Amino acid sequence: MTLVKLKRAVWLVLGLATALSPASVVAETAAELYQQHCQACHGQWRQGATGPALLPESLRRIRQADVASVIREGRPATQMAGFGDRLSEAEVTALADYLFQPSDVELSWPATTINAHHRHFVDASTLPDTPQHDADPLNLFVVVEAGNHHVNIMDGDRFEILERFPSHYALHGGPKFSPDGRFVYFASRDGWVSLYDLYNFRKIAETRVGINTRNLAVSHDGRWVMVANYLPGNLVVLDARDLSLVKVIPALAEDGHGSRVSAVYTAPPRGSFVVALKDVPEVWELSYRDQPPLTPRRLPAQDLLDDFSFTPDYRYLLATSRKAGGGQVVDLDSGEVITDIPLPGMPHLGSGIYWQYQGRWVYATPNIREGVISVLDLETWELITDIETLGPGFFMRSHANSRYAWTDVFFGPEREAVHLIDKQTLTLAHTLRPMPGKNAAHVEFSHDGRYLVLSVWDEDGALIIYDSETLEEIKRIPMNKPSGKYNVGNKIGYAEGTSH
Ligand code: DHE
Repeated sequence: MTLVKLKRAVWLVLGLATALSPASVVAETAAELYQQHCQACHGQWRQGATGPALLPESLRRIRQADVASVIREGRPATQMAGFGDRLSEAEVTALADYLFQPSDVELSWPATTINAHHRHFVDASTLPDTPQHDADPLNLFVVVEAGNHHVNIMDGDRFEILERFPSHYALHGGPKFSPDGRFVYFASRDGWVSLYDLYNFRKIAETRVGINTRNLAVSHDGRWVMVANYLPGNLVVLDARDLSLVKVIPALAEDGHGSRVSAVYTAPPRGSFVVALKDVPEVWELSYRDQPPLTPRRLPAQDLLDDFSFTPDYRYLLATSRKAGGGQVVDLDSGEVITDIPLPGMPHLGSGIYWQYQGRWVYATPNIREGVISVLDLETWELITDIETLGPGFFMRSHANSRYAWTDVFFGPEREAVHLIDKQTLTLAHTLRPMPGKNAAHVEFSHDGRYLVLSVWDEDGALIIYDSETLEEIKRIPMNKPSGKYNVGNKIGYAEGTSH
């Protein structure tokens, strides 16, 4: 008899089963149910194993009711079977509730664990160093298909899928590329980092660097990968050739307080990684010019920062805190906060883009709380205008050769719509509804800017390819929740209008 059944029997013998609700009985045993049914795939401490991590940090974006239905019915086309035939409804509810409770042990992920997860499938230097396909290597698109955790490699001239492979569960953030565009690096929310060869369509290496990861950056000289983690709060430095571990750098503030790391980006002209800490007001810069990026230069911030971007020359960092509203500008040369920036709602600076407007750089950011695109002057730091949209949005994209900046209204009631902002009048020029009733989302341009690819974020979604000038639809490729798409040439050129 299992421990759970034994407990139930004891309750019954004592005649308490009728006095206490079934829910309170199963709540007591949810941890045991977890150990009995889930830990083999999801790890003893819910840290993830062959299945994803099941901690509040990992489940934040999923509703508890949806978690209960996955426990009950399983997930199609995955190894997650349904447990509805073995668990009562009260047990399913209690188990789902348990997964949203913080871990009762302190979870760690030391260097030994990272090394134990490292797999080097093939030495890339033994593979051909020219593209083994006939597509333009600088006009490939890497497309994340979130609905079934796959990656597609698409020819950006013919818009044909050349290769498709499974990814780790829940890739998030933009994949990053080696300077020549041969290699692409992915991070998953569960801390998996993968290295893939776009010349040979081969997976080179993978490792798991933490339990809950934010994003990764690749040094512009192609030597280092830096990963930002929430759990444990640290930075992990990897050798970009094979993902072997170089160093774990705990995110400890000057005063010794630990922090989660909001994000890391590469600042090419500075030869450094720039990092913001989420729980202590510090920005870090880690130079990789002469050595691995190991020692942070600490810049005090005036708030806790969890979203940021840069001016085109990477001299200034524009940052916002989800708590305080508005934002601030940090001069990365002097290390001083030079001004506040007047931004409404919750600007999503990481998705913002810049372009030339009346002879100067402006920066536009979507807003995940208000239906507005804020446009800032990057010389005076003044807000030029707030462009009203149909709802809060997530992503923005443009291209130097496009007259429009595209933005979604991801969080609004009319999420089927996508706006095209005229970059010279700063007004809405067009509103398209690519697939009525379905969520229009992320956009990416071809290398020359002539075409763009839009994601319709739905199980029965699609990639839709448009002519960026005439707005004529060129092609539709069915896909299951296509998420971000990344054009190799745009990404390695840190092109105007794309994410960095
Ligand atoms: Fe993202 C990029 C943070 C929720 C899809 N998102 C990023 C980046 C950050 C970030 C810091 C830039 C990383 C990079 O490219 O190196 N995202 C956050 C959040 O804080 C937030 C709001 C809450 C969270 O739970 O993390 C959040 N993001 C989401 C989603 O719910 C999305 C829509 C679905 C998902 O995959 O989880 C989502 N985020 C994306 C995508 C990018 C991204 C597709 C890359 C955009 C690009 O063009 O580069």
